[in-house]
Amino acid sequence: MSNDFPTETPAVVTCGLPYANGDLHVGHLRTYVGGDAFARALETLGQETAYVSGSDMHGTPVAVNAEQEGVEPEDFALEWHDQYEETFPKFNVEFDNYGHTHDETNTELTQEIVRTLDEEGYVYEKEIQVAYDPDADQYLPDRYVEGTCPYCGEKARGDECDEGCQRHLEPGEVEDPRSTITGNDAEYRERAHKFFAVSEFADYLTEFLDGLEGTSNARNQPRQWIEDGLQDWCITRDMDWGIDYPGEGGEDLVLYVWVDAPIEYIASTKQYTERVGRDEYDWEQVWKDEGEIVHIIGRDIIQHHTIFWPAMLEGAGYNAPRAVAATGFITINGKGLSTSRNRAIWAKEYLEEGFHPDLLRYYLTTTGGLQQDVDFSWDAFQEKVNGELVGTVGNFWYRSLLFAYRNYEGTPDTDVSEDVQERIEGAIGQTREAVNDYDLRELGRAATQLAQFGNEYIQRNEPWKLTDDEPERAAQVIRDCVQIAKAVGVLLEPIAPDKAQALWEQLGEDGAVADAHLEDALEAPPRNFDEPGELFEKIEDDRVDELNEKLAERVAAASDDEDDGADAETESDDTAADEAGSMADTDDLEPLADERIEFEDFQDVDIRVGRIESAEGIEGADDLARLEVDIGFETRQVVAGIKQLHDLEELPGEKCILLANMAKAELFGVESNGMILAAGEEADLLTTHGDAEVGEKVR
Ligand code: B3M
Ligand code: ZN
Repeated sequence: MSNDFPTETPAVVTCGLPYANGDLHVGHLRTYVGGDAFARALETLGQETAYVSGSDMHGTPVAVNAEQEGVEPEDFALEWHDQYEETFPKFNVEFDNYGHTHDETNTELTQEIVRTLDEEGYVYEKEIQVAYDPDADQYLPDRYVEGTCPYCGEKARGDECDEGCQRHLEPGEVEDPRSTITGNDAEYRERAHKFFAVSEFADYLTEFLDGLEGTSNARNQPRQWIEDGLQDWCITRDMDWGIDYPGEGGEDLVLYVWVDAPIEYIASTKQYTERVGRDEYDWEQVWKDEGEIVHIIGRDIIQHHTIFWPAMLEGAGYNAPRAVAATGFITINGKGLSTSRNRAIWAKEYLEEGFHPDLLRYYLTTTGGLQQDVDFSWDAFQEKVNGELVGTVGNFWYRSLLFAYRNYEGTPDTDVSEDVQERIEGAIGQTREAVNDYDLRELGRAATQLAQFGNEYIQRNEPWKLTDDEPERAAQVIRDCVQIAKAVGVLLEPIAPDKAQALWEQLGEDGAVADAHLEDALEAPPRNFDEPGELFEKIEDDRVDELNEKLAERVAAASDDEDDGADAETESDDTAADEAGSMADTDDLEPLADERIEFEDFQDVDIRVGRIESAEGIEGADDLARLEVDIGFETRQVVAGIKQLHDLEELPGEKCILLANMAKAELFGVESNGMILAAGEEADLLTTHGDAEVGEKVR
């Protein structure tokens, strides 16, 4: 693209706001660590960047949980807010500003923006059906009501189909409503609410999505929603807790939490400017004049960030986001992360186990990048740490610096060879490209591959054999290695900032590696440095066994007292994947095949990892959908009988497994060039849970 980072104009990187209602876990961290790594990486490119977020204090996710604890929502939310503020830095997640939605800055800005939208004619009042609990004598907004999703038939909350198709639901939409306060059936009552005319922005949003950068899932899903027809958006709720509706006729209403939550992105940036001064960073330039707005979010909130939010920004005269990067799901040992089942890795727990934060940062960013699903297991964590950080990076750093220290008391006094200079320049280019592609895995790869090159270089040249007979040659090799070591540090800083800083200090460099730019990777380190130490430590097998046991015990204990229902759900991360562990009754299963095949027979079958790019129904065919599947080499059109069984809009971005050498067929006039694999009556689509790349062969 023409306007690559670094740009002349400042950037702001934001992360979706955590609801201030429960402990942070690895599912949260992958987003905040990802955002932090991305913001740091932008800075190494020389991009002026602010990294901001804040706690989401309002709405029923906070109110319901506070009520369960018998405390006021404000006290409840502030307590969690304080905890988050303390926890993020422990993972080296360093926001330039971390605010919260209940503070004055956000309250004022939210009311101002809503007033503007109203003045511009985008807000109107309408009588709608709102769920009501006659026993509790109150309206039931959002999480106060549960029922059935009208789109997919799954159990749903008042404002989101959290266990099914993940759609946002409008008040009155959920079917068979039940009150979560009394458990009684709720009734629908007519009530006047305020609406934001999102439907007027359909053309604007279509164009906006065409230019939007970030991850592909954040563009594809909303395109479909727009095609299906946009509904206007109810922006008020019958609650006390929240920001008061600022206009006329809404005196007893508060704003829907999803109105004031994203506005905190702006408010938080504003607070940053108030702290450092306009000369240092100008929030208005970014948000109103010219700036690069990058949102990093969970993929369950794409609709809010690519439909409602840009429409609000446009309507109120603010800039449009440049990019939306939506992170994938997190699984633990291949099963859905579940806070109520205690199948989670908690932030606190990770730190208490004594692991360095940079290890988890490295695992999360290089396993899942910004878009891919991440499976966390202690085994995979061990493998990555021992293999890549200890084995490749740490090993290279230590052996080259130790050799340099012992033989030259630091950096040998000569210039870097041309070949090595070029190799480092290549890694810098790779990093630049990764940042512009929003590809954190590639960002990590640029650093580790360079370290790998360093290991091979030192091995190939065997400087220990040269010191006596060819001292100049030995000095050259070590000079090169020291430069590679420094470059790996600069490149790795966004992902592993502490470890990179430790290396920086070992090299005798002053200041902070976090302030270094990519080009500094080519600058000579100081002539002298002290004896280096090892920066990474191997994780032993028995440690992993112990951690696995602890996790298993915890999950078992939680399922024993599942009926207690004491654990308040903190996130919409309890997905249907939770149920995936259940087994079918063998009576219902197709009998196993008796006849055996040879391995060679299986090798004839070319099965590949794919990523669904688009999915749409085929006219006239009740069950069939036309999919476009990226399999690395090419994009295949396939026809699959999944139309009734899947929400097609949810599929783009999903990984799938494709039988690539299936004979071509034509169905309803559409050519099918491959077959995607699925299991069971519901056509449960097969996928991968680790980092298998698109195009890789299944064996
Ligand atoms: N507080 C959390 C979520 O739904 C929600 C994000 C707000 S971002 C403006 O993931
Ligand atoms: Zn649904």
